[in-house]
Amino acid sequence: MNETIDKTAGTTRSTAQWQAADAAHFLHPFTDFKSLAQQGSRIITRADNIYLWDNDGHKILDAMSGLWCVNVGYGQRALIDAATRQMGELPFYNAFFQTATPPAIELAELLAAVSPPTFQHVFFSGSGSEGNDTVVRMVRRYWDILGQPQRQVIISRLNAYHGSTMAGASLGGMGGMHAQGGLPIPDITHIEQPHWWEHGRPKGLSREEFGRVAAGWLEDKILEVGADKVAAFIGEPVQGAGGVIVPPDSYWPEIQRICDKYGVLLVSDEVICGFGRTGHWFGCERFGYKPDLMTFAKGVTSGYVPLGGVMVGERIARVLIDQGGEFNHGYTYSGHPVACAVAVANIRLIQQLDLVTQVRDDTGPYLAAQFEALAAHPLAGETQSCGLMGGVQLVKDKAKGTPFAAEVDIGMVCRGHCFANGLIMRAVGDRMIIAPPLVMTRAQIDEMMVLIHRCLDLTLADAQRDGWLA
Ligand code: PXG
Repeated sequence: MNETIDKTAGTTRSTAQWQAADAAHFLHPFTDFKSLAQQGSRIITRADNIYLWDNDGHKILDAMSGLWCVNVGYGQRALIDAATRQMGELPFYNAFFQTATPPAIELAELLAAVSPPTFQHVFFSGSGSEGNDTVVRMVRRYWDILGQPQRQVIISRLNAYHGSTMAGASLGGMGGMHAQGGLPIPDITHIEQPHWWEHGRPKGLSREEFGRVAAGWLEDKILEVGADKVAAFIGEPVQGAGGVIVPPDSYWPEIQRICDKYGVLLVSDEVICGFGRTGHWFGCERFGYKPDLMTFAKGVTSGYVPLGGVMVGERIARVLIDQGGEFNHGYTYSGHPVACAVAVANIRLIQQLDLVTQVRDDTGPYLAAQFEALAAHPLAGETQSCGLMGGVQLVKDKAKGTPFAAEVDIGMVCRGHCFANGLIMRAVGDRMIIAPPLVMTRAQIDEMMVLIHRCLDLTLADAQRDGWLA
């Protein structure tokens, strides 16, 4: 048997049958429905550790951890057992009317223990988008309680991703999302992202100089809006969906200084960076800033079940608790017992396996070295990594940093080679990105890098053949 094909992975229907039913009934997220129906979905049926299998038994190395979430890898017994046990004992009860369930309380306690010390309270949601909706409601409520209701404006960044609900998509800085559905909602405004390749390199700024310049855009915006009207600034420590944009080290401390200067709340969206991704429990610890709120989701359960929420720092918690009265906000699944039980098992497993330290001291630096070597590839304009995520900017002319012509979708070409070679990598425009499970070993990083080099070589061959480098 071909070792990359596992016939036992198949299901009762053929791939074509699944695809036909899928096309007939399932509207996929962020998808051109018509073109997907023509192409057919890839049907994934099984997973273990860092590998997936499709319905035809092809083995695929999942360098995106599902969707930035399966931090402990697939098939972890502790999480499966926690879900099964909790399903049997108490599959659901709410947390609204003076009730609570043990898994939700236990998780709240555990989250407080693994978060920076100011975070002693948590508000649960079902996803990262809902968590960011909570952020908007909560920061505006905070300023209301303090008698400054005019502090409404939340500043975010272009090319940020904060979710797909009305508030999440408004906070996000994706033009394509704002163009659909009348977004952003009022009083959300954006500054440019700290993307050295896009903004700093053309002007000849070093990364660190550029980081300070980019943080200064926040101060400009605060002064433009009026400091007394600005409620909060929100950012991802490293922009994930935007293309793994790792800011210069000078950026976040300067952002912190500016927020402090004007009394603006600082919100860290840790949906991707939380739970070890950067080699620290939370990305803000990697970049040395102290947020007032942290949104989380994804890695809190390693994606095994949906769960999100907001860690609430003492500055805000004390006001909400001591002076706020009822906070008119919550979700049916705030503190869902099965999701919370899985999260508790997940966090304990991360602790037992010491995954955060492993990423910080071993696999993260190892990946960084591999990505530095990858920068020598003729297509690589720059490479960046942080913990276990990385990005490669594909360019036409390496020496000049010239991008490919707009009509050449080089990212999609490269992604096609990845799929064909058993590797899942994301393409964000001309940037190829990875965020593999944190259980990934050095040997598996080597295996992944062989595939990445092969796929870049195949992409280069296409570019040469079709004259895209001219
Ligand atoms: N914040 C950040 C930083 C995220 O990355 C969300 C909030 C929203 O979380 P939910 O659970 O509501 O999806 C996210 C989600 C991509 C991609 O294409 C990234 C996300 C979601 C879907 C696709 O990289 N991140």
